[in-house]
Amino acid sequence: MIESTTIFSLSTGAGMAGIAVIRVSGPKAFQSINLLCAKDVEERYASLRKIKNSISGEVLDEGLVLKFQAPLTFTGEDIVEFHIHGGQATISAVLDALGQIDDFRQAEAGEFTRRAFSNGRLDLVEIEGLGDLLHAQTQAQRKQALAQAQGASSLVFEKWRRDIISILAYFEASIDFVEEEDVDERAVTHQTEKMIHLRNEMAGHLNDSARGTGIRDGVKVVLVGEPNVGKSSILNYLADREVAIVSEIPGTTRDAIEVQLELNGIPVIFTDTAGLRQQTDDLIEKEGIKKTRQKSLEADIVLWVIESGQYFNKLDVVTEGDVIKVINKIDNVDQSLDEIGPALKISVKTGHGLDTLLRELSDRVSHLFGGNEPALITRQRQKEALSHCIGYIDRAIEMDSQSLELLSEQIRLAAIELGRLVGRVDVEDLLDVIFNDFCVGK
Ligand SMILES: Nc1nc2c(ncn2[C@@H]2O[C@H](COP(=O)(O)OP(=O)(O)OP(=O)(O)O)[C@@H](O)[C@H]2O)c(=O)[nH]1
Ligand SMILES: [Mg+2]
Repeated sequence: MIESTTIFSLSTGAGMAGIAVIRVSGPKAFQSINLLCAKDVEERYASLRKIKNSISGEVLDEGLVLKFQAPLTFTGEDIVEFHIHGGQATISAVLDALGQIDDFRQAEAGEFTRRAFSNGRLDLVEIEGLGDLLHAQTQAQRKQALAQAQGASSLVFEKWRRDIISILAYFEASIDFVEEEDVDERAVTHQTEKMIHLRNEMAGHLNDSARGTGIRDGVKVVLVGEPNVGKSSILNYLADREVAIVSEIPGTTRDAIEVQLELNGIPVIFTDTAGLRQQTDDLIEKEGIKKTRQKSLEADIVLWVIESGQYFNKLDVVTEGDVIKVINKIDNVDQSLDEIGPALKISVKTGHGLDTLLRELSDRVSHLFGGNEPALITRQRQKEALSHCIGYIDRAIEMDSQSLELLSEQIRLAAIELGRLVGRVDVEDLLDVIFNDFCVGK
């Protein structure tokens, strides 16, 4: 789709800054140089130019001007960049001057990226990566988002899609050219083996998706335990400020309180919760305890806290996350705590064991969510698409070679699902390409 309008906008952040970059994209982008600058610029080289209002002739600023010719640009269209001084009046004067040009208008939110997508410069997963990169706050988030924005995930998804479609091509060809009784069972078995191999590879990455979503959304660590054991005290220590109220009255915390921190470059959301107890008439506390259970269900790691003198009986919440046992207030006892079994022994009061607690948390988070290679799957949307795709392949694997048409249909759905993942739905195009160098039975 060719856009007829040329769009422009401030691409750097709002607020006073040394430099502001205004980006122009569209079929007439280069006209902005003709109209606003006295002399043209060389492609992909920064040139210093006076920038003027083309109607009044007034010089608005002096700055660097660059142009990039389509199609190898961010949007796939001609692009111009004006690097001007970052003051508010300068920015608005240049934006006004651009707005006066015929067929030019301010870009809508995300419109440059939308054009990049329509022109095939970025696929959906790369755009998601780019969005994450702009929001990245920690180094692990940056690393993961950059890999995805640069197409690391898309490369794998596209390979899987090609593999599926080449399997589809085999079965479609068999339907078209082979009599039912002539179906080559050995060749079918070979294709089935390929499907099994593929679905296992996909499932491996799907299992690894918690790593991706954890880094993107934050790893969830939830503090759980009976009232008054020192959960809020631990949270305040971790946050290094008084986030939660601490008091000697059991049932102090009634709501879930969240603090985001960073451990080894990975964002971690700590949640302090209402202490768990059976006996309470307080409605608000009861609501709080409900929330504790909900948060525990979603937790990646549960910090199960007791205080010295108590035992780890049974964890009173359901969780699929790792559980780290912590005994607090060890300053209160002189007897040995060994009989209680393996647990971190700390005292928020004296500071004993707190560095070990932090190290254990760091290690656990890195172990679960770190790793050298960034995860392929980082969002719920990607997760769902991949698990649907696996579902279709599984159905195809179970099917009988006697019903090749039904089997093909499942494989086709699997391919469409992966296409949706990256934002491409052209199964037929790819099928044609594969058919071109494809002989039945080979
Ligand atoms: N002696 C001692 N007291 C502590 C320690 N840590 C916390 N306390 C005290 O224990 C009491 C309860 O602490 P909180 O942090 O409010 O406990 P909690 O688990 O959040 O309690 P709820 O919010 O009621 O569930 C407070 O009086 C704290 O000062 C510790 O290591 N040693
Ligand atoms: Mg508390």
